[in-house]
Amino acid sequence: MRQSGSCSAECALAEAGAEYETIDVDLRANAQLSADYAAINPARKIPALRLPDGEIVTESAAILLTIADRYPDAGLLPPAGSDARAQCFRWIAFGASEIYPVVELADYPERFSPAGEQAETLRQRASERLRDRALIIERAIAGHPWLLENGFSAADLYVANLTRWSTGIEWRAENCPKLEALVAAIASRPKAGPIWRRHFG
Ligand SMILES: N[C@@H](CCC(=O)N[C@@H](CS)C(=O)NCC(=O)O)C(=O)O
Repeated sequence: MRQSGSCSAECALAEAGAEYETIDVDLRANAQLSADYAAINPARKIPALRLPDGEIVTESAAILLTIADRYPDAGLLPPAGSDARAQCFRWIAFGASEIYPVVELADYPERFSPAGEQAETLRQRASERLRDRALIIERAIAGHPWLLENGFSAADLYVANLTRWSTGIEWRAENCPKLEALVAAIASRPKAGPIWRRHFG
């Protein structure tokens, strides 16, 4: 689905030159909650990747790392054993543990609190937390324009995708100029660019 967490996985597949097909899961219709989809991902979330032998991989960070692992020439990870690779893992883990879970609080606060005023407060606080997390990324950007000093990696795709939600276009333009330059650079890449633009314009 457009503007979802599938974007980073699709961008990575495009960078890798992998052959793949997508199946749309309409979150607006809560298609991810269906029994059919639960058979694919029991957590009822997208994305999910089906490998050529039929094996399913869920969790966006694991999907990215699986693609990077299977297509080493795509340059999605810095060299094995390097400090840059450690930083790449660091920021992918940060996205998976410090950002993505908060997105559920912002998007579905009523899963965590009674509906109404409390849920609205929760949504607002989760959005503030997501902005705080975007600022951590902003300050960590060490390259030009990439997150890692040495150049593009899967971590760029991941943090770009995860910071799109609940932070606000105007807020990001004002507060996260480096992050927005990184996003513009992804949108201009020959392989991942078309995918990014289809998701986020
Ligand atoms: N831990 C999961 C989180 C995935 C996630 O929250 N996906 C969102 C879409 S961006 C989703 O499916 N939300 C629907 C829901 O929570 O019902 C991952 O990293 O893949």
